[in-house]
Formats: sequence, structure tokens, C-alpha cells
Amino acid sequence: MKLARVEIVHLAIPLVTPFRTSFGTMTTKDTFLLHVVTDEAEGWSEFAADPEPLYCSEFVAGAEIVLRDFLLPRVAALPRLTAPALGPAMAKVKGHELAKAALETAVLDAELRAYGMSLATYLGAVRDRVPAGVSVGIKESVADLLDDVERYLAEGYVRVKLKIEPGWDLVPVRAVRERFGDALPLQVDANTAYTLADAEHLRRLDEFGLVLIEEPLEEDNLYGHARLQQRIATPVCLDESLHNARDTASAIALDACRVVNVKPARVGGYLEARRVHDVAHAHGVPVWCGGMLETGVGRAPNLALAALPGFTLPGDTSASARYFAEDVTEPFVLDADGCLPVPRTPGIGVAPLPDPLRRFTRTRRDLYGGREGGR
Ligand code: OSB
Ligand code: MG
Repeated sequence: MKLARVEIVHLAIPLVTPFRTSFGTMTTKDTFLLHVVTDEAEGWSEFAADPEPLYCSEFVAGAEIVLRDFLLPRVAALPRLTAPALGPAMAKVKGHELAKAALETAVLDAELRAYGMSLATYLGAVRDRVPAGVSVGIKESVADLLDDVERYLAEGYVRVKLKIEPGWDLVPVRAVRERFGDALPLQVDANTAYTLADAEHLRRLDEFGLVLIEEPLEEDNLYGHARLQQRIATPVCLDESLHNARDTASAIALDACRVVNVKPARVGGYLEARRVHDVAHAHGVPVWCGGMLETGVGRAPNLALAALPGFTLPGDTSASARYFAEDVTEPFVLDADGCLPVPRTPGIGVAPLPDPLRRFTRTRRDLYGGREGGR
């Protein structure tokens, strides 16, 4: 394939309900799609981070510059454009995994469309549908939280994740356990809000039989997570700390993580995400697919990944209606067993619908080729 044009499409889509975590509150999904045009096919992807670097160090405006000035010139210079060539071509640019993932995914979508192969088949999916969990934000009151969890369970979600932070942990977890019982698969996510000094406090979560506690400590503290794991029975799961397959292997070897949350964007794309899966699976460590409140463009490829054999726990990929009244793609809908279908048409299996795309678009610019910004 040959690269003809790369377009960036900034979107803002209102969330159906504000999503509060220990790092901030989101009311709108405000990000960009990448649209890659080649001589053979077109591809789409979604940038996973937000306008502010609060979940991770990357952010929307910074990623646009990184793509335009550092990643696209290297990728455009490839003699043959193919997704597996992108990682090596971009390797000299340090970090910026989420920006790299966006470019690789759009190229992979185009490449697989040209071949007529689905991403699920390409990655090695073994399932046609994947069980859906739901991530529930921090609420104003426990009563509000119980109402939300009740509604999600009625909709069919098979496991619940509660966002926690100091001051919103034992009480909401106890309330959900008491109301919905011990059989509910329940887990928590702190998004780095605690320190190792909180170990005794976090140990009090052990009595609730949680599936896992996600990213309790600092992003760059594998050692601290290993120390914490020695003091608590709840399995530690890492999200923010894992940037590639190698540090996943390190974290497993240190016993800093007994469960792995794979977010393809956080590890630089689907090819590295598959390697993360392979490393964890080879060690018998359960893997699940995380989310970033993606539109359908970001959710579709996550469903393909979550269909791999090592994904033995339900992930955070929820139905479209959990996020948006209207999505930019055809909506994903839960089936009667609380599962979402794995897209099976070529590439990522979805593309933005022209009408919602137009209405949710704030700006479109060419980052490569086209009329502006071509080089
Ligand atoms: O830490 O998993 C996280 C959303 C945005 C940023 C970080 C996280 C999350 C979620 C929601 O927990 C996952 C989803 O429903 O997409
Ligand atoms: Mg997380």
C-alpha cells in the first residue's frame, strides 16, 4: 500500500452521564479520529486519550503534533506501507504509545480491508461474542451508586467495576456487596490514587472477595505494587503501569500484577496488545480488555482483541448506550447473555456514519497529503 492522505477529525460527543474517576470528571468524549487513505483502501481509528493529560501523559493537542511532525514523516518514508512495519519505523520516537496506536490501527484497518480480512481473524480470535462488564464512576452518594449498579445489572452486564479513591472505597464496596450479593463479580479501579502507606487500609478490601484491585499505586511503581501484593489477598491488576509486553513480563515476574488490563492504545497498538496477551497467557495470568470510553470506532477493534483465548475475565467494553445517546457508528447492543458481538467484516468492522460524524465534528485537518499540511 501507499499512503495518500491522513486526516484528523476532532469530535465532541456528550456522555449520557458524567464519568468521575480519581483523576477527574468527563462529561463529553472529546478526542479525534484518524482517517487514513491509501492507494488500496481507507482505514479509521480513534485516539484514546483526552484533552488533558490526567489519565496518562498523552493528550489530544500534543498527539496531533507528534503525529504530524514525528510519526507521519517516518511512516510516509516507508517503501511499502504495512501495519507491522510501523512499529519499527516509529521506534526512535520515545513514548507516545497512544498516538502510535492510533496511526497503526488506522493503517491496519486499511490493510485488512484491502485483504478482505477481519481484525478478529487476523489477531486469532476464538470467540464470536465477548462478555461485557461495566465501569461505574464515583457518585455523589452511595444511594446514587446503588441505583446505577442496579440499572446496569438489569441491562445484563455480567461484572461491575467501581472507581475508587481515598474517601470512596470501603463504604461503596460494602454497600454494593450487601445489596447485590457475594456472587456478583465485583472489582475496583483506583487509577493511581493511593500510596504504599495505604496498604493496611487497602487490605480491608480483602473481606469483600473482589476479583481484583486495578492500579492502586503510582504508574511508575512496579516495586510498590509488588510490596502491596505481599500485604493484601485481593489480586493486583495493572493498567497505567503497563506500556508494552516487556514491562508486563517484568510486572508478572515481580508479582506486581496477578491480572493484566490490556488497553491496546496504552501499549502502542493491537500488535503489541497481542504480545501482552501472549506473555500473560503463557504465565497463566488472566487478561481482560480495558476501555477509554471509546466511540464505536475504538470499541470495535477492542472487541476483536477481547475474543483472544487469554481474555478469561469480562472487560470494560460496554454497549454504546452506556456511553452515548448517539454514537458515530452503528450502536453495539448487549445480547440476552450480556455479551457484545465481535465484528467479523473486513478491517475493524465499522466506519463512522456520515451523518453523526458530520454533526459531532468540530474540525477536520489534513496531517499528511491533501490540501493542507502535505509534505
Ligand atoms: O482506568 O480503566 C480506566 C475510562 C477512561 C480512562 C481510564 C479508565 C476508564 C474506565 C472506563 O474505567 C472504561 C470504559 O468503559 O471504556
Ligand atoms: Mg483502569
